[in-house]
Amino acid sequence: MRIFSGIQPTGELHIGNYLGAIKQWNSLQHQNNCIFCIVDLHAITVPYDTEKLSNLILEKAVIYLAAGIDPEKAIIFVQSHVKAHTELCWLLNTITPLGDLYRMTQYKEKSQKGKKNENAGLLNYPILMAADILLYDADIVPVGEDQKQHVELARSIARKFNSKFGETFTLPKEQLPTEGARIMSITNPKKKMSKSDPEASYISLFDSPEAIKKKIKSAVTDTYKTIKYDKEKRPGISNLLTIYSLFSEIEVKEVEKEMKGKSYKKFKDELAELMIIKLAPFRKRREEFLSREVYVKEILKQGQDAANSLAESKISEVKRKMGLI
Ligand code: ATP
Ligand code: LTN
Repeated sequence: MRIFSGIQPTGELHIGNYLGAIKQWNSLQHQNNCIFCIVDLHAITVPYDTEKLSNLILEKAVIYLAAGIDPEKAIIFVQSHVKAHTELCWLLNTITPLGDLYRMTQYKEKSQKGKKNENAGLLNYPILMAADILLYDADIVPVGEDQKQHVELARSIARKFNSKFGETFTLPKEQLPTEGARIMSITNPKKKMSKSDPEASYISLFDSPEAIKKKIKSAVTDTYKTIKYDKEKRPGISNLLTIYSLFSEIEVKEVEKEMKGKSYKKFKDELAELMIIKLAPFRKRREEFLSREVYVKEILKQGQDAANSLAESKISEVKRKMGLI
């Protein structure tokens, strides 16, 4: 199977990104052809710091490696390094109905965050994402729940292209983890954990033990006393139980049993301890790769070459089908 996924370089990677996306990438890379991208062109659709972007891109590559992505098994590259992404994006623009773009949840949320944020790139964001996926004929796209709608749109664009110009693209399918597809914010458990929200609302993969303790301690729960999963009525404690379950690899039902009779404080202390232990190797490997900048740049260069050769052959096929060559 061909697998494609990506993460934006801006913002700190949080446990939602890990549990929703990267953890799946890790296991998929052993038996599939995987391509993992740092989607810098998506990141510039919202305000960002031009001075910091190139460092953030390199840092995300470090993080992919620190999180266990093996460059011997998967292609790791930066979206803007392969020109065919923007080229295909334009071509797909011409067959994508505007109505489909206006109904995307992410577009509605991001454009509402302030009228000054509303640019055409924000609206066309899912077309660029479709181009990323379709260029490589990806079968599977491992993502968190918030990106499901975008992958569905990519599939619909592929279907439309195939029927208009002849069989060209593989129809991609999203793959969500069975648990952890939507980790909620620590400070507002009715909202998804998001790296563009304030720092206290997410737990970074690289937070210090002190920061993890502090954030978990102040995590919003409820006024009930029991540690029980009920996503609708008790989103805060349910989110913490999900996180505990995913890091300990113990089913939520079992965690509930283990925690029976314990106070929220005790449960939170145990959760913080568990996360400190489980996240320690990420911190350590990140430090290691941060000191190997030349190596990381070389990985990205090799990734660029490998991705470019696949993408160039696909874009030629697309242009032929569209009558451009
Ligand atoms: P932002 O919310 O600021 O746009 P983000 O935190 O969603 O950013 P992305 O780079 O957009 O980060 O997402 C990278 C991957 O992580 C995607 O596959 C996305 O679905 C997944 N993901 C993001 N947030 C969560 C979450 N809270 N729970 C599970 N998966 C998530
Ligand atoms: N929009 C995605 C990032 C992304 C992506 C992709 C994910 C860009 N292109 C292709 C999977 C496949 C997000 O997580 N915000």
